[in-house]
Amino acid sequence: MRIDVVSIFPSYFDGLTLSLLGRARSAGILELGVHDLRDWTSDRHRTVDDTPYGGGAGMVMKPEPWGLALDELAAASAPDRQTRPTIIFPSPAGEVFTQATARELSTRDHLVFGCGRYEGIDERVFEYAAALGEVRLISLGDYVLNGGEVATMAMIEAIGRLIPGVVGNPESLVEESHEDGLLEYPSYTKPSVWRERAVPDVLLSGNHAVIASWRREQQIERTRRRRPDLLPDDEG
Ligand code: ABV
Repeated sequence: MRIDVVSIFPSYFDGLTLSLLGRARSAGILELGVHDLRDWTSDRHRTVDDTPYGGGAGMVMKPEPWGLALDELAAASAPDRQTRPTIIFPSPAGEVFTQATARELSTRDHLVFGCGRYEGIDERVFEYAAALGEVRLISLGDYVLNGGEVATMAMIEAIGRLIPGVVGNPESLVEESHEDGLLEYPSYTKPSVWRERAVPDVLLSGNHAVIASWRREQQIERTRRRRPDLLPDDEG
């Protein structure tokens, strides 16, 4: 997979070169390009924003640098790749990102993330981008960030670890929260008693069938208490 990121703060993404995803990059499983939007400006001040038509608070990102950036990154996709890129704009007005979204996007050949700042990006950029690839406006949740950078980092981590070869043990992927629609069961390690707190007896029994059903009950009970919205009969 190739991932391109466009941002006015490219150094935000230095952390992606570390750890898990860093190894995937070195192994050639994941190609990552981080780009400064200002490289597609041509004025002396490298201007990326301007005042909103119709008035209102804050600044809006100008369409021209975005158009040139998307043209270049989508074109680089075309010769060696069969498909058009999936172009993702983090936005509090977008569809909510879930594990299912991460799974879906982990199968794509080329992702382009456009990180907006200020009060947003000129709306025509989203319309234009739809001619170059599939456009997705995606929100991490119902809260507002200062820009798309942190949301993009979270999405790249969630997507990247689903690409075969990125996470060492594939079983650790299927057992975790959200992969089966329930929260994870509780985990324990040695010592068996710590500060007068004992590990549940069932986990020391060696009876794998009983352990499996206990863990499933724990998953259901936790999900009911903490995240009832995830259960099928929830009205929310
Ligand atoms: C993108 N807040 S995604 C740009 N939750 C600006 C703010 C923002 C995003 C999110």
